[in-house]
Amino acid sequence: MKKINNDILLGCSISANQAEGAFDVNGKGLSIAELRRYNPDLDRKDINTERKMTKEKLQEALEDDGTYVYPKKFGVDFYNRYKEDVELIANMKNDCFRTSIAWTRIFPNGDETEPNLKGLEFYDNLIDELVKNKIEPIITISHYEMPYNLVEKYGGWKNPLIIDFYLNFAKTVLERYKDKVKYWIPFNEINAANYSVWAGAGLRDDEHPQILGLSMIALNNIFIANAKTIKLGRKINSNFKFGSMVATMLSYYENTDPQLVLKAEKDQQLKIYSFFDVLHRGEYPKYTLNLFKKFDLDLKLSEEDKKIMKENTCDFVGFSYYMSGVVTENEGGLTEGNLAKTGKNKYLKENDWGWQIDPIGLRILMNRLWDRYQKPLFILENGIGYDETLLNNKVEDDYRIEYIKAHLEQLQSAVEDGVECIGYTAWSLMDIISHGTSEMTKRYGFIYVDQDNFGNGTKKRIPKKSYEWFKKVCETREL
Ligand code: P53
Repeated sequence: MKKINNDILLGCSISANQAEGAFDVNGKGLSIAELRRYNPDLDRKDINTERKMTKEKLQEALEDDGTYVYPKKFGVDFYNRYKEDVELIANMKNDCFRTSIAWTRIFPNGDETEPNLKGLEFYDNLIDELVKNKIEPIITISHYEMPYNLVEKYGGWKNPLIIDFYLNFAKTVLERYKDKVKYWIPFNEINAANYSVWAGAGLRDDEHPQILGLSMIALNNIFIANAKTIKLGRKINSNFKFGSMVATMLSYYENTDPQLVLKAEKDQQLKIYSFFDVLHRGEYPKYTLNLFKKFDLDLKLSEEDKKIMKENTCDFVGFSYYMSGVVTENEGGLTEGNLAKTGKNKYLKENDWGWQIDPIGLRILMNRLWDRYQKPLFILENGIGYDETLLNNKVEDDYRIEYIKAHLEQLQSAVEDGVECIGYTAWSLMDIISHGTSEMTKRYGFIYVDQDNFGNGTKKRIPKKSYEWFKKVCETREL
């Protein structure tokens, strides 16, 4: 039986926009997440159509009067139940807990100069509650939740003016929680700016025929904001630890044809390394610069910004890992999966959403990232979505136990390979609104939440079988 090293932080992860709800309380402004609808006719594997934001969809969303079509307005009521939820975390004996701060609670429109104190109060209370219970808070500053006003008025992250608005927000929270929070992640899944342009960059998918080009411009601004946040943060508290956060889509080659191997290597450069390289080496790799050229884009990076990027890289390599894919010539067929269509891997099983389960992939990836950056890793998200129902007031989620156990075993193996690892936060603490599909029935939690896709239910929290299992792991370190 494997044991997880004692010094690896274990805990769970959520985000503000998927859990809190209370979208119009205490001066909160509208965020871009709240404009993503739930579609009951949803094709579970066609997440890539679902996540696209168009002019029509946006118009419809803006006319919404608060009915339950836009589930991220309501979340799972974490805003009102945070005390009970923190108690559940404490009872699960977790070392840490990762969540984000809703930008729109603090700067409702994003361009104010002074923060909304009522909004800060919620995080004062939440963080105090965590600290009181000896749970290390891991804070994502921006998790797909930018104020909609910044999109409408300024065009989202493609506009460099957003950098200063973001910095104002970041500074407010870094200063306020400087003695309580050590681990900060400036941007969730920073690569979302390229593959999920609405969530990651506040861009509409139909606003430009070459949306990838536009998103590169946005991403450049996000990278600058990331580096400037670290620079600022180090002045506020030199003990802060800043993390990168990239959604890692590990890809294998389908066969040994060197052409395909090369294609897969290029795929990994573009999907993984191009982001981590900027965040950890402080400069763009050549192949990203080539992309700027290909799109005929003017990379607006002043000498001063270049210097700031070079001097302010992240302290730890943070990432989410859910599945792996295959670069294919379409021999084995495709699975819609998530970030993009990917080849099916005959050695792996997938869940109902086409996500291929691959614990060994985590070990492979951890070794690669350690070899390349030589900085400690933090697995910030890892978990599995299932459509679950209560049976006799219980959820016997053995498949989740199996999934998390297998990944933790591989994590520990990677550590034995020589990889340094700070922690692991499972996605997610409780069932929350799915990011990609805005449904409730894609459940990831150790805790069941009594709520359906239309917002019906008591919202009662019911620990699943996996909750007791993970508690034991945290207590004994035994898998
Ligand atoms: P949902 C793609 C691939 C891996 C992780 O996702 C991803 C995405 C984006 O869809 O997102 C992260 O709920 C994200 C969370 C999200 C979680 O993975 O679409 O940081 O907000 O909920 C799971 O199944």
